[in-house]
Amino acid sequence: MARHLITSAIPYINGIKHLGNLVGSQLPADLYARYLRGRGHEVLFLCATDEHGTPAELAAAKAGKPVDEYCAEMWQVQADLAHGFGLSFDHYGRSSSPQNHKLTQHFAGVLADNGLIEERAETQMYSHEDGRFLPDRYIEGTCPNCGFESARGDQCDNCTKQLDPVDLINPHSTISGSTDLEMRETKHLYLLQSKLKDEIEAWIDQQEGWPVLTTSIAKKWLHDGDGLQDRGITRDLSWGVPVKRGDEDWPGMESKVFYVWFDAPIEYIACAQEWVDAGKGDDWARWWRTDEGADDVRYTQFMGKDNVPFHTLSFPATLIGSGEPWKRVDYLKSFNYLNYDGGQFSTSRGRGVFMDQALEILPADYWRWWLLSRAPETSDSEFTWQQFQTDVNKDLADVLGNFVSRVTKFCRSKFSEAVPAGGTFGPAEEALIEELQTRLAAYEKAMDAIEVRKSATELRAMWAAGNEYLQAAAPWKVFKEDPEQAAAQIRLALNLIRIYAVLSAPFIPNASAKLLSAMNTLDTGWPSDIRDAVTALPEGHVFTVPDNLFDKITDEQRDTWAERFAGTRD
Ligand code: B3M
Ligand code: ZN
Repeated sequence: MARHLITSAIPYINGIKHLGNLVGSQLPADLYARYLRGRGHEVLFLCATDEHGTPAELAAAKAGKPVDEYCAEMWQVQADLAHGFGLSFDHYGRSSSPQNHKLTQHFAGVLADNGLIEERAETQMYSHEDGRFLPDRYIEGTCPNCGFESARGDQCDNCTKQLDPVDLINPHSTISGSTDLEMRETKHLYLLQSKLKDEIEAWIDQQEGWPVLTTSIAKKWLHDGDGLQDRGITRDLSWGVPVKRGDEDWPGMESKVFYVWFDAPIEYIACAQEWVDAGKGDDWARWWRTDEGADDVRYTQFMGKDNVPFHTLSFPATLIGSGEPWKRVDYLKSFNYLNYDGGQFSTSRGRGVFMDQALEILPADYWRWWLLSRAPETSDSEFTWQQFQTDVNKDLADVLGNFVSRVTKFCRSKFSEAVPAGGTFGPAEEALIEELQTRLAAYEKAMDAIEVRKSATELRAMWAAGNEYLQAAAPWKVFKEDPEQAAAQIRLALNLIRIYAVLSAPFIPNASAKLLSAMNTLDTGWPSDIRDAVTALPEGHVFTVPDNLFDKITDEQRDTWAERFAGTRD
């Protein structure tokens, strides 16, 4: 038994996430957490909302709410959706928590003490009317390149040219509309990552078996151009973690907050403290401090590929630079993108299916199964309604659902709602047991390696093996000549339902719970030895026939949904 710390990239607070976001971190992290718990390991699985930065401020302004109120509301919305999708976080925290404020300020303090933070002067757009410096997204003007009138300070959305606020023609504040702007000198803090380059690189080189997607991104940032850059870690915003050096004020930094990407990963640690402070755990340090037992922990992070540089370089720079014994990630699983029906998911255009809408139209397990079995692992993948319908109907309804329904209904009609006695296992049963044993090993191997699609393939193959056995054994025919033999076949098949429920729980936890309850058992023991496991439900054990597990998706539903989610959300 080992101890596993698992974190998922923490979703931005500004709005409901789409299915591409979900499958890029939270969902596969949940799959792994559930699997490890199922195997009897101790797991701490953490996620939170990422609440700081301009996007949060802008979204709150758009909603006409104070930013703290907006974040509190959106946290609840996201927490409810996470729950709806069966994401089994031990704690769902908030990067705006007091714990994260304190810890972020602590890290800044020790990094400064270690000579790794420098104040640098730069000029930035100041708005007299707003009485503040304006970050890039708070300035708009006419693009000098294409003439587009609402180009942002950092980029023109029309011609995609990267801009500097000073390039804009007629720049104005997006807060007040004021054009009374001037370039003023201001100071910002920089984390001297360049000083840590060798240590970070040595640490990355030590990692064995990291996915190529992960290491290639890290190496690129270490070596491309001038190599690892120092990074500005403060911003002129009011919402965020106030810049302090530990508990002390930082002269000249009074109206600034830390950059969202500085405090967001620190929330992984703060979240464990929140978990303890919420009374759910009693010791966060044994998960996070290597001087307090975290050396025994295996720490796995899940994220989309765009987050990899922050997790392989920036956050490690914070931890390494602190000189303190913090646990670092052991394995980093990153994902490509899921596209939507011939294009991209788009939050701004409401293109694709968002988490709330998904749960409105179908139960979570349908989505979980499809998204995971088609996870964008080695390359981008694509959601199409046709593929979704085909996969769900085949895998869940025709293979798993059908097996359960045939077996339980046949037993009820020919025997009773109890595991029938009589007969013995013959060569066909022995062959199935052996096949399942081999496939189970492959399933465990894929899950241990967090090969998500492969795990789904192996699981599906185990369901299919049961179906094929049933088809060939044909207890409904055998029953007429040899009811004892049919009883043995059905006894095996009923036990397979429990086995499937346990093995499938990481993918489809709700269906799995339904199966266990129908089989009237609390035995969620991992079926390591299939030969033993096929007798777990003994002769005479009472069960009930479950309701239909999965409904098929009709052509009409498919077409209606395809149209509904093509763009512009309400
Ligand atoms: N919120 C970006 C994202 O959701 C960011 C992740 C932070 S992980 C510390 O893709
Ligand atoms: Zn332009």
